[in-house]
Amino acid sequence: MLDSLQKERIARLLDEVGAANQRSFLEGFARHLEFSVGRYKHDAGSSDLYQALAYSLRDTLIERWNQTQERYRRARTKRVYYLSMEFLIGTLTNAILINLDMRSLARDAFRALGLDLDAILAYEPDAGLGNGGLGRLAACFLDSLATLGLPGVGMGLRYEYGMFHQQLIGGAQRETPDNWLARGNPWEIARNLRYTVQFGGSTEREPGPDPYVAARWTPAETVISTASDILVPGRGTDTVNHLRLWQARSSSEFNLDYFNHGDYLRAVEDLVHSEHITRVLYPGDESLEGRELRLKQEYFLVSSAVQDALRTLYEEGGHIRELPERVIFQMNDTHPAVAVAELMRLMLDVYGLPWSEAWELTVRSLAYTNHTVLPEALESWDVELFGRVLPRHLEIIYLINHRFLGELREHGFSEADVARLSIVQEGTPKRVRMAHLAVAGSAHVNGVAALHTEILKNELFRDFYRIWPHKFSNKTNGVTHRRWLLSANESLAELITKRIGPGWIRDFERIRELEAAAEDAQFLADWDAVRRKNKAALAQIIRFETGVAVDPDSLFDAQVKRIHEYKRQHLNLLRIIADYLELKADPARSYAPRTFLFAGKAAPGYRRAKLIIRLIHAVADAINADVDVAGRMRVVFLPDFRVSLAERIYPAADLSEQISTAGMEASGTGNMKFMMNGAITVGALDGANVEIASEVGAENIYIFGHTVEDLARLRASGYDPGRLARKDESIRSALDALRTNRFNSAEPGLFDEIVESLTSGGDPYFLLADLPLYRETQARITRDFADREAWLRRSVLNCARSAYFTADRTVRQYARDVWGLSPTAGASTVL
Ligand code: 26Q
Repeated sequence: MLDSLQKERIARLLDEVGAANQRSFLEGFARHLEFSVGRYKHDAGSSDLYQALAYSLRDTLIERWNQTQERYRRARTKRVYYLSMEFLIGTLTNAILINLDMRSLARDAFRALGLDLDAILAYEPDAGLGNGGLGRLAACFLDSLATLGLPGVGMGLRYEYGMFHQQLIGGAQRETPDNWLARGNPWEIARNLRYTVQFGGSTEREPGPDPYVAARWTPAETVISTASDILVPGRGTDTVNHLRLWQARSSSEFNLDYFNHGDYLRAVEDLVHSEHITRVLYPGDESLEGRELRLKQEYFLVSSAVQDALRTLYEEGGHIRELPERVIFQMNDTHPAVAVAELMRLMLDVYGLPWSEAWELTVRSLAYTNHTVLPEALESWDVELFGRVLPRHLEIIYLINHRFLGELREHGFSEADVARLSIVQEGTPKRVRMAHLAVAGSAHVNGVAALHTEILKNELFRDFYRIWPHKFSNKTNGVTHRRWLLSANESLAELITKRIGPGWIRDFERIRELEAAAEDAQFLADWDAVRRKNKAALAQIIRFETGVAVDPDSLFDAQVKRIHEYKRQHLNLLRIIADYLELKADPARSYAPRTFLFAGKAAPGYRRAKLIIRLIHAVADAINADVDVAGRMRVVFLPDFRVSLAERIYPAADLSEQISTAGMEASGTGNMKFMMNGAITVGALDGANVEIASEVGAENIYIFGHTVEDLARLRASGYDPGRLARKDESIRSALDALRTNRFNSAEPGLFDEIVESLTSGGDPYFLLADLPLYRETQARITRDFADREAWLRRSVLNCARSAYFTADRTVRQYARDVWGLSPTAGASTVL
């Protein structure tokens, strides 16, 4: 036992160490404020303070990055290159403070200067280099790769304009450009790497009977690719990896022709033109248009990433024949699937390997993750366009396909089978199916939730699964609990640590130890207090952003995600309308107060999704202005959903709406973020909801609605939504309210299109089939929420049982089953 004098001495010693750390932290900060940002005391604004903070943390990262990369080089370790058109990284500073375990130090040091860390952090703009789930998943994986000490490199594009900002004008979405680099980006480090990426032109080959040989490609356009890195530290380790973002630069040397002919302006125009390739992120998700510039972006990423990986391989004394032992490219959906043809081209035309060897090496170096089964989201390219942009790649794809179809016929597949499996879809126009190319060209194919992978094996890729069952596996998504719990919900994290210690931060399995606390009344009260505080903070944001006052004691019922018909925001709306009409008809009816919260962007070209946003606002306006339901119903739409806003919403939600049509949401990851923060899910049996239900237990989640099998039967037997609309009283009155312009008297007929899609349009997303069950379930939720203690207990259990949904688990599974990386690869030191 220590006596009190000893304790005091130790405390003083620790204080001094703390003070010393603070001092050296502040010295670095002050130096950067003066010499990197160029400000001095009085002319420094908050944005400058943020930049100086970022620069000073960056020093630590750079040092560790150099050591990490040196360690990888010496070990000549196998690397995984995560190829993704999107990395939705959001803001970085807080996450980096967390991973360096410096958040309290920074907070205290700034406080000593009279500055508020959170206010400074608020000046960092989101890096919105992604649309939604797929891009955020890539960002979470980078965090886990570094934390696990794995040699993983993110490869993406440095879009000058990220995801558009969403404004709401009279309830309608308006897009404005996201000029995220306007004030400079202290987190990126320019590298002196330069590759050339080429497009167009023609190909020629020695005349001869065998087409499976090298060819010469004479491209028409050359673009320069340059790189900036964003460093990615792990938590509790000295490993620092990087996300390498490629940017298109013009190559005047290659366009000398115009200069020589005196056409200066034409030459300059051309320079500008090549730089358009990385100008802007395409904002479509799950619905595509086959634009030429998008294909150029995809190849630009792939070509840059492959050149860079091969440079590293050769610098370490490797050879192309060792590629599968030293490199694995993970393709985030089919967007980088042209990598199949690019590796083949390099091996055939540049390295001179024979076809069969090149094919074997290519397939063994590639893996493909599928994120969607929606037909409209499956990427395919018109062969004419593809051949114009990438003529040699198209040739190679035809050759791959020819061999593949030959093998199918040998194995006795019928011509109908062959047509279904073909990489090139016959018809006019012919199209290259990128998913078929990716499956044929990869050693591993995975889905992102158990149910989704079953659908891939039994439906979308059924024939491929028959040929290559060994290629397929499931890797249920996960999210980084460090950002989505530790960083986003600091108070809850503290409460958890107070109860079970800090072990859960590095080993999220240990969050299970929180289960026991669900039986502790004092703990529940503390849990409640933290959640109440988070709700009050969100209420302030809502007030500031929308002008609507919401009651922090009401049930916060949140649906935040991209707006899409399959995600069924309008199912949520129909039940809100039905509740509202019932309350109006019978104002004495008891109704537990609820705040219905929506947020999410619609793809700019997706008319129906934009109309759904208008409908949310129309319903919100009517309900929020109606004294009959005041204090009981409030509907709000928070504009410009993005990572940093999401971080404020998940910790404040009581109820997590995950109500997509069964079989359509590949996984969902917002569902996991809500769960970790103690929200309870109401959901259809879709995507990862199925696994959430089995982890948390049926009593602690609200599952409703038709299953995938039910819907298959309903489709087969002739689903008639019109009949439901006539038969079910609450469906009928909700639809009637829309038809009779109750929410849109100023623009009669505005929402007719939605009503029609649900009735005569056949209701392809089965809203009406699920609405009665959904309403019953919501009524049960209302009753259950009234029992505070029981609700809180289940809230704690949702958090305690979310261990499976950390991205650390997902990345470990990829490392072991797909990438062939052992967790000790690179042998990082644990701090
Ligand atoms: C493709 C070509 C041209 C333009 C845009 C696109 C494009 C861009 C983004 C197509 C799809 C996306 C994004 C898809 C996406 O986010 N899918 C989601 O992935 C999550 C992570 O696996 C899952 O949790 C979600 O269920 C899935 O919808």
